Amino acid sequence: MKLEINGRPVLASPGDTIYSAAKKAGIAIPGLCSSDDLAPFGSCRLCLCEVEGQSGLPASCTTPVREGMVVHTESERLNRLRRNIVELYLSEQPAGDRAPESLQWLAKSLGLRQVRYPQPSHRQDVVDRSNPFFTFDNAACISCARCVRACDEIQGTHALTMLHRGFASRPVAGAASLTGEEAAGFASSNCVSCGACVKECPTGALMEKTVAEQGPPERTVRTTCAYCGVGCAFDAGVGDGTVVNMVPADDGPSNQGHACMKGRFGWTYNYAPDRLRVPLLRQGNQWVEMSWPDALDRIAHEWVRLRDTYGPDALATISSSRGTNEENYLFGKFMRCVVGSNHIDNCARVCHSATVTGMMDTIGASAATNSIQDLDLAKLVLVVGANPTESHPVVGARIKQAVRRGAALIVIDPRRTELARLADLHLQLHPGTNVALLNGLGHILIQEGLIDQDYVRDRTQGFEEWVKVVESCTPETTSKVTGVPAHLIAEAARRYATSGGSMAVHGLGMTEHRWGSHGVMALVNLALATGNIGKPGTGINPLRGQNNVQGASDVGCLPTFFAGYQPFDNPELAAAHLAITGRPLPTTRGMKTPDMWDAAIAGTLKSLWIIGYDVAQTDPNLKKVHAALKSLEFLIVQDLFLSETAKLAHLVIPGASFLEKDGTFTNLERRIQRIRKAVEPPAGVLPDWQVVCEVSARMGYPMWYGHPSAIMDEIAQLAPMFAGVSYDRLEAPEGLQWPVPSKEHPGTSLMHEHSFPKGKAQFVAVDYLPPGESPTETYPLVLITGRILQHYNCGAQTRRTGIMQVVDTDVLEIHARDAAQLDLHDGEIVRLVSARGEARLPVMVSDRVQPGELFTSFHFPHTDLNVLLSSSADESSKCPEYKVSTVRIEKVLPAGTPATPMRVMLIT
Ligand SMILES: Nc1nc2c(c(=O)[nH]1)N[C@H]1C(S)=C(S)[C@@H](COP(=O)(O)OP(=O)(O)OC[C@H]3O[C@@H](n4cnc5c(=O)[nH]c(N)nc54)[C@H](O)[C@@H]3O)O[C@H]1N2
Ligand SMILES: Nc1nc2c(c(=O)[nH]1)N[C@H]1C(S)=C(S)[C@@H](COP(=O)(O)OP(=O)(O)OC[C@H]3O[C@@H](n4cnc5c(=O)[nH]c(N)nc54)[C@H](O)[C@@H]3O)O[C@H]1N2
Ligand SMILES: [Mo]
Repeated sequence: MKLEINGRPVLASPGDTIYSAAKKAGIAIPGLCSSDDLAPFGSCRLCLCEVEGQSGLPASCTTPVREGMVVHTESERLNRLRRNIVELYLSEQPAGDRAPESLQWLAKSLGLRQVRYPQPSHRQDVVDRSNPFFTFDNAACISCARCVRACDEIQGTHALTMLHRGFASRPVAGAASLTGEEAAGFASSNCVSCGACVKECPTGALMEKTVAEQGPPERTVRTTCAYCGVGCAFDAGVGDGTVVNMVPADDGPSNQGHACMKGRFGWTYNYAPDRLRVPLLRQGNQWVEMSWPDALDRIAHEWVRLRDTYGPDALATISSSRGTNEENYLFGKFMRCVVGSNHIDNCARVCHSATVTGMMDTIGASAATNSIQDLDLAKLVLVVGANPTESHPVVGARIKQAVRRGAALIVIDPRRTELARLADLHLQLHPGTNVALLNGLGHILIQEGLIDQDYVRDRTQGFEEWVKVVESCTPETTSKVTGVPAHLIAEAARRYATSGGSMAVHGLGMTEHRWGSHGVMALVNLALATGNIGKPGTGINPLRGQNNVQGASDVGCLPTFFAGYQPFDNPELAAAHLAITGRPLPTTRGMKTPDMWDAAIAGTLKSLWIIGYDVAQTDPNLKKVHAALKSLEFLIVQDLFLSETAKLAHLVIPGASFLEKDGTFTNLERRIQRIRKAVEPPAGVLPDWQVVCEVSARMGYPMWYGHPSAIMDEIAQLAPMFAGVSYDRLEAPEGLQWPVPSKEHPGTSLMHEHSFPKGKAQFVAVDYLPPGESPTETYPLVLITGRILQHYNCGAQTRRTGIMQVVDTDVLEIHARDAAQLDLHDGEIVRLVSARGEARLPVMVSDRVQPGELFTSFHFPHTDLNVLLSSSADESSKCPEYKVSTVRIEKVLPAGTPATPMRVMLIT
């Protein structure tokens, strides 16, 4: 569509407003209430314009473009009106320099020298400091409602509302938004501190506390968040050599300017007083500080000694999915070239290893088939065993946006999560019964002729075997096993098959089970039967957990594959490996993490080097893990903090955080993105990749790289799926989605469009098998463990931030019926007992769980939660059964004891 703005020809798309078309053409129109990320609102009136042949002065942000329109956005008449508007705004503000900078700047640019109306402000004196991360000062507010709209349209939490009218109008959070009465503030509302309101505020009425205290940043550095796998792009604001704020980037491909509490405000652990700064050596019960050269010498000395005495099987590493691709590749290289084994694993083992097995056996590739942006295209979103509004909040918010635009939502989860409440259908199955339920859906597809016959014929094999298995899975039998009413099973199958594009996302509720990989296969079977793979807005999309768990596995921190998921016995790879590294590639598969515990207890594994992974808190069956760690001759732990695992180490090496180093992370949609050094690490602290280079050199195999980019070049040489990846290409804000088979290849946002890696995809028929444990008289309740929004995994990072003011404990959620039966009340401390041990924590009555089932998180070490869990795991992948344990509850304190104060916020 063509129009003219200020005498210039402008091309616009249908759906553009005059404001957005002008902006794209580089014509700035003043405005305060409009935002690229929000629907047009037209409240500030600053962007008004003249349209030839039309009377009146429309707001350009709410006026749609028309073919041939002739528009003027600059004229003396318009400027005079704008001056008057800004003057009115300023008349409500504190006088002179105390007025918001953006208004002062506008006044200056419009030539407004003096405010003729009486000041000071008409605005009510309201300051809300109750949120731990930002303040609201009504004096600087212009009531443009961008904050309210951001909370509704971007985050979908609806925590804010505009209260009162006229001069008295202002945004409020909390009880006021419901009752119209005075607000108790952000802290008492359902605000999730995503910071969208702060980012949208045009005047600084909403402001980060760190900025208020430290002043605005002097410069910004584009980087990628280091919490979950969404991979949000951020601009780290730096002032005086320290980070001042983290602002989500509008051109971030996976977050589009949005963020969550942890990424936006949870980075202050970087400055925690107990950050590790020097290497620590255990001497008896004491830690003694060590110089860096001595510490590196010591590792090399111990590892040479143990390797030469006992052979390479005495040594193993567990690498960090929190670290960069380059760091992870180098740890793999170190094990393969220096130690001569494949004894390396990463936390994907306890997380999505069952996805890897389940997708490899069916599709032939284990990563997300589609991209996050496909959520905008999906007609139906199927969320299976994932809680994205807490675990991947930016994806969660995007799913809520999809629902608002009309997409259907089906949630399969034993708990009533926030998305389950929003869903068209919530299939509230019993934990551990995914295979039964998904097979039951398959049964309906066949019974009702909902199979995509062409797709099945052209692109798959093994369909008949699958039909044989699901034939017996009638809605009635499925309902009996899963607890899901038969009509919901039928309805879900129909909707999934007929939506016109169904996109599945799944999480640990699928994988962390005794039969986790079977669950993933059962889900893939449904997608294949309905033709929902290889098209935009469809697919099988594991919501990978850690910032770089995808990458750590991609670059070969696995005992079963080399970088790029190449099998060790590939002769071409062996030749390339020898040519590039000078050492042969060991061909024997290495130990998986649980095998390492067994080997340590058996005495064959003598030393473990663990980087950024708190196994002593987060692995299952902790008594066993602790026994294994304690039986090692030399445990090396490299971390930012003295984690529970570090406390058991012989030598602790400090790490540099993501803000302090260069590298890349790969997010849950296979997108490789840069992280960039924003600030210096604590004096002397080396990034993890330099530590391994130093030790390697001391062991006789120097690995010198001038910069992480050179490490990526080597990965590109050895792994065909990264062949086209290089740092110069990664400068683009969108990064690169693998596979990138050549320098010219643009990357892959949608996989399997025309064929699968093995040609055809394989239906793998799987029968339902029960979980490792079922309730008994001694242990009558089923415990589900998982995450909450506010804290992150072992909690080492989030427990060292202002997030503690929001949530300061794990809490056991229990249904009202069970609580009444056991005479339990909110805040009471209970003992949770399993066949392995016991944990202590406060209870909270919650309708997020069903009767007979319990839920808690694992973010606080003193809870001792994982002591309760068994070593039961998925057979092929060894993914632990974190989601089903049977337990009983015992009261710790006599009835009537006052509840312990606790901070808890359940997302509903
Ligand atoms: N805030 C926050 N975000 C995180 C993390 C964190 O610790 N905190 N950790 C990151 C990591 S490492 C990971 S892997 C991801 C994990 O992200 P998610 O997979 O979302 O995590 P969980 O909460 O462990 O489990 C998801 C859901 O599975 C459900 N579930 C349990 N059993 C079953 C079952 O048998 N069937 C079905 N269908 N559902 C079941 C649970 O009720 C829960 O709602 O989150 C990442 N993001
Ligand atoms: N009960 C129960 N237990 C679970 C789960 C569950 O659902 N239920 N989920 C499991 C899952 S999916 C996972 S992934 C694990 C995660 O568990 P962990 O990986 O143990 O937990 P994290 O908090 O991610 O971080 C590990 C450590 O990395 C450090 N770190 C962060 N960045 C860096 C860095 O750049 N360099 C170095 N050297 N260190 C760094 C942190 O300080 C922290 O101590 O927990 C598992 N445990
Ligand atoms: Mo994870």
